[in-house]
Amino acid sequence: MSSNTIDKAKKHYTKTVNRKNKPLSLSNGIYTRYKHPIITTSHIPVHWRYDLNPETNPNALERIGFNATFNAGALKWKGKYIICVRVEGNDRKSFFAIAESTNGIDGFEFWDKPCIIPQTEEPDTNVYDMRLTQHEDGWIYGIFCTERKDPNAAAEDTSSAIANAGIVRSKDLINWERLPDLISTTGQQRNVVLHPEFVDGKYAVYTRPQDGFISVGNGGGIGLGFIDNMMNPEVQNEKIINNKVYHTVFELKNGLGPAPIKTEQGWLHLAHGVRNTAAGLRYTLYMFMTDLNDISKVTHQPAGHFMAPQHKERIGDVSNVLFTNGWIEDNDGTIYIYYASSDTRMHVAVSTKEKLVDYVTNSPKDGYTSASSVNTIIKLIDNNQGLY
Ligand code: M1P
Repeated sequence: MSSNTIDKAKKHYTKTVNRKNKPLSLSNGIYTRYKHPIITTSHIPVHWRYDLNPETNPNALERIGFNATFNAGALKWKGKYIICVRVEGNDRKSFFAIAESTNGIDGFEFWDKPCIIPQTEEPDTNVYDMRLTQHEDGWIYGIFCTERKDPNAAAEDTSSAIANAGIVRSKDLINWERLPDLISTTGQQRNVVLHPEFVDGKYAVYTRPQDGFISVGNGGGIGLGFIDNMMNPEVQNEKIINNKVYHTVFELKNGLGPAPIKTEQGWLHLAHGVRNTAAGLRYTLYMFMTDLNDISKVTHQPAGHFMAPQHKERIGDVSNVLFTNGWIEDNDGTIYIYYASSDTRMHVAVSTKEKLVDYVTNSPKDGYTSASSVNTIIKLIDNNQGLY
């Protein structure tokens, strides 16, 4: 009777990881979503959840529960599609675990054990949202958010936290070396991403300074700064390159997603923007491009969101959220966009470098008013005269 529970869990796991994914037929031409999420809590291995020894678990009870699998960094590694997933336990603690697939769209399975992240002198209370960057210095860097209780919070305030960027690096994705946390003078940091190339001999990092833990306050915007030595990661000359703007999808705050992809036309960036609504915050994804010779210069930015939560994606632990911190460019120009919905599960959408460059460089820019949006639509309709 009791081992039946574990047998059922094993069957459910096997069925989940073997489920084939398929592209949705309806697409905007820019990217194609896939029918099934690629990672959910059903992908958590049974041996992470159950004590499989009948002597110590005679009732076959689940000993450790998992709440969500989301916000994954991504990398093509030794021919496999690797995602570094933010796994959240029922205890609310997030940690990182690597899952791999042979085709990037289904068959994702977690490696045997979660990642072991060494601690600094000041232990992390919670870690999340790792961006993986294969840097030209030969290391794979993981930059993630580390959260600790605010030491200056009043005694009765048990929720205020301080966010900063934790940094690890590895050559095999198994052994991680912890470097000092980011040293920044512009406040708390989340959504910090390492640029894959040196810029004038320095490391370049995209930042997101904020005044408080949730609210960016007077800070915010996507920043860019430079680091001489990753063993002493002090950010210098930080300046905002992509600011939040009134009445846009990134009115309240924004943050870079994965490390940018290099194209002949410029660096392709994928980011999230946040706006306020009567139902709470709404997170959508948007894109922009920066200059190859001056990575602080935004050369193109289409109006509005690139992807927004749809259908079942709209519901989850934190509803109305799409978030991304991983994408993979394949040798043939295919781009796998890994995104999470509502802080609950991971999905993939597939595009190509050519289509994304076309989208970013040829879609209309934001005119910031309803009248200018109407002008843009009228222009397209007029150009289409005789064609519809
Ligand atoms: O809950 C939505 C997202 O909120 C945060 O993003 P940001 O720093 O831009 O506010 C992050 O905690 C992220 O993990 C989360 O998905």
